[in-house]
Parts: sequence; structure tokens; C-alpha cells
Amino acid sequence: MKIFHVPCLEDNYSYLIIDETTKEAAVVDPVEPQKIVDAAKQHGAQLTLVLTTHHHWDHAGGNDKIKQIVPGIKVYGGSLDNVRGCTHQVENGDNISLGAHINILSLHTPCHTKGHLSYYVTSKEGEQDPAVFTGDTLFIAGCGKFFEGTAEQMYQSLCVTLGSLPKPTRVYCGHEYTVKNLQFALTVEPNNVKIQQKLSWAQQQRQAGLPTIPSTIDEEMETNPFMRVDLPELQELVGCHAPVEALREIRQRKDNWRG
Ligand code: GBP
Ligand code: ZN
Repeated sequence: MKIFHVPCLEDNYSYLIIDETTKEAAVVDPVEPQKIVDAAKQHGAQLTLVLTTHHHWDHAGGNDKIKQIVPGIKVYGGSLDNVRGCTHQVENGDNISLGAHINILSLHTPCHTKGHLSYYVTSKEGEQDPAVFTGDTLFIAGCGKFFEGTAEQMYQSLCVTLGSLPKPTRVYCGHEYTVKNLQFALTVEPNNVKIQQKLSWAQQQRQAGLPTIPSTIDEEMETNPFMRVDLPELQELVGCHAPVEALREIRQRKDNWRG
């Protein structure tokens, strides 16, 4: 399994997932279809499916066009999200296969939108760490705004559903927000050395024109304040006594933060 970043718009990422043996490819959130089609061609891959994380135009807005360019392509999306161009609605726990060796498990991770999905991708050959495509639910060192859900739901999505994935799972999110998110994370936990170190690394990456993605579930547990709300010391830092309460408080602070 090979994964390629395709930067789109201002700060969005689409991703190309290729099964190297059959050369079949899936694309996550192809908002600029021509870029994806070109990237697939460049790698000698044939696009067979689209994985849509949620209904926002900067994720699902290219679905109709990619169907025109690649006739027969299957378009997956969450059943509660009314995704543009969707041909295959999926539920939590549905499996999709790609090529001969790749399995994609859909995980319902609502709150940013009602029907938001994350896609957990494993290679049957098993020699590689799994990957999860988290759209606008989990960002590197951050999370999505609560447009269509509650802090309880985001807690379930981030800390239970995504937080239960194997620690080495690589995290691929929908936007390049890492530097800002880590700067904000330091306002919550000024003495967290891992956040300080990751911030200088992320700044270097961006200055060199490189992505800060992927992260891993393990790294997020160490540096993402929204995934750290189970820790009593973090709750204390934000004046709360329970995980969901702390998550709500941190999200509110981030919404009002002008970095
Ligand atoms: C920034 O920090 O760079 N431009 C600002 C924030 C995801 S995109 C932009 C922003 O609000 N981004 C959204 C988010 O969840 N950010 C997390 C955070 O700021 O901590 N979107 O494009 C957003 O989902 C959208 C599209 C939203 C259609 C609503 C509709 Br309807
Ligand atoms: Zn969004």
C-alpha cells in the first residue's frame, strides 16, 4: 500500500491510496479532481473509488466532476451526511476492499458533521502500520469545529473510536492546520515538551514546503489537547473535572483564540 498527499485549495489535502500489486487506487476527498487524475496517471494507477469524509464542499465538492472524468468510479459517503455524488452509502463498521490486499473500515465519527466518517485502512500483507483518514474530525494537534454535534459526540469520536485504534496507526487529516494547532495547544499546556518539540519540527517542515502529515495515534495522545482530556492533570489545567467538560472548554477556547 502506498499513500500520496495531494494538496488542494488553500490548506486541504486529498490522498491517493494505491494497491501496488493491482495498481488500483482510492482517493480521499478529491476536491480538485484533475489533480487527482493526474497524480493517479503519474503513478500508473487506476482510480476505482472515492472515500468522502463529510459533506462540506471543500471535501465533497469534486465528486460530481470526478464521476464525469472517471466513469464508473464508486463514491462512498456517510448515510447521515447527504454527500454530493454519493453512489454507495456506508455505515459505521462497513468494510470496503481495494485491489487485492487493502481493507477499508468505515468509522462513524460525528460532531463536525452528523454523518462524518473516518476510514481505517489496513494492508492484508500486514507489513505496514495501518492508516486512518480523519477528515475534519481529528486534525494533527486539534479537532474540527462542532458544527453539527455536541462535546459528548466529539469525545466519543476522538477519544473512544479513534483513540482505540492501534497506537502506531498513521493519521492523515483533511487540513494543514498543525502549526496553529500546536501554538494553541501550548496555551493549554505551556510545559508540555513534546508539544514544544513538535511545534519547532512542524514550523521547519512548513518552511521547507513539506506536509506535517501523517502523525500517529500515539503522537496525538501526547500532543493533542482534545485527545488528552481523560488526563486529570489536563482537566485541572482548564478548570474542569470530567473529560467531556474539558473537551467542551478547550473547543470554546480554540473558537475564541486569535493566534
Ligand atoms: C484557520 O484557522 O486556518 N481558516 C481558519 C479556520 C474546517 S474547514 C478555518 C475553519 O474554521 N476550519 C474548519 C475547522 O473545523 N477548523 C478547526 C479549528 O479551527 O480549530 N469548512 O470549510 C470547514 O469545515 C466548511 C465548509 C464549514 C462548509 C462549513 C460549511 Br457549511
Ligand atoms: Zn469540514
